[in-house]
Amino acid sequence: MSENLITPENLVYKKTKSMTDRILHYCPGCGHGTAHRMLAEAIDELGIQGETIGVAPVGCSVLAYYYFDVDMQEAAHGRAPAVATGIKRVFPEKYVFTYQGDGDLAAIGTAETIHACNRGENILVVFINNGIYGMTGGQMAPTTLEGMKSSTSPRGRDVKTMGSPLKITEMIAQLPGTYFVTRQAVHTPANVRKTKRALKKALEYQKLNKGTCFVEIVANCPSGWKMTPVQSNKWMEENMFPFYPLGDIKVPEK
Ligand SMILES: Cc1ncc(C[n+]2csc(CCOP(=O)(O)OP(=O)(O)O)c2C)c(N)n1
Ligand code: SF4
Repeated sequence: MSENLITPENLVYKKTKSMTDRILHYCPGCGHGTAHRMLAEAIDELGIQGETIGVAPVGCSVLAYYYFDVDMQEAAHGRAPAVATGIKRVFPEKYVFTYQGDGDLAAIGTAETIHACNRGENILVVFINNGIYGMTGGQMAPTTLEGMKSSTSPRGRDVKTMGSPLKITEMIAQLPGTYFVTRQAVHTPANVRKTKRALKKALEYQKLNKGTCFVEIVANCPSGWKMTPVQSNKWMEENMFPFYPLGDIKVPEK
């Protein structure tokens, strides 16, 4: 037998069941791939692959419907929470999630996000905050930090004319319809594990029918930020986390 052959005995890491064999199109070092993997692992560990329906956004993760091996629906830009609302109401026994970038969720989709959370739709919203519109060429997003350069704020975001970065996660945590709201990251092994725990909890809570669970994942966009993956992770720690601190924002009352 060849030494290189993978056997159940020597296998240490394998593809998670809830992801397909499609090769991810993300740029090297991009946070989307790890976020996908954690969500898929959470689904697998809960054994709910056949009962899960995801809604894909418009943005770099538009092709999420190719990557998650669960039932998937594509939504128009920003409309994922409205689409997920319809799906969950028709199939209340299913686990329904949206997966959205900050342009999708906090710009064009602000109304859908706020109203779905305010109605307390019993869905999981996964929010990837990389502070920029990655897919369309690195334009400024509502989440772009003060002073941060983007293709539409080449001298840095000036809050006098462009407004302050929007902490939409803190905003929606104020709404009585939200049940569990947390902010995580996926740039270190410890953060990856915490993110998976948060996603798992959020999916489990769906069975309680207590309202919307919202998991923000602060992520890097090496291409949009014009940095190497390593530089972008360092930059994220030094600049994104002070403004978007990691941790739970709203936890269910005991
Ligand atoms: C109605 C509509 N308006 C604008 C666009 C162009 N558009 C596509 S993706 C995108 C923003 C994506 O940024 P984000 O949601 O932050 O996701 P990322 O690409 O960073 O993951 C925009 C403005 C569109 N596809 N449809
Ligand atoms: S542009 Fe940014 S968000 Fe999009 S795949 Fe590349 S690194 Fe990821």
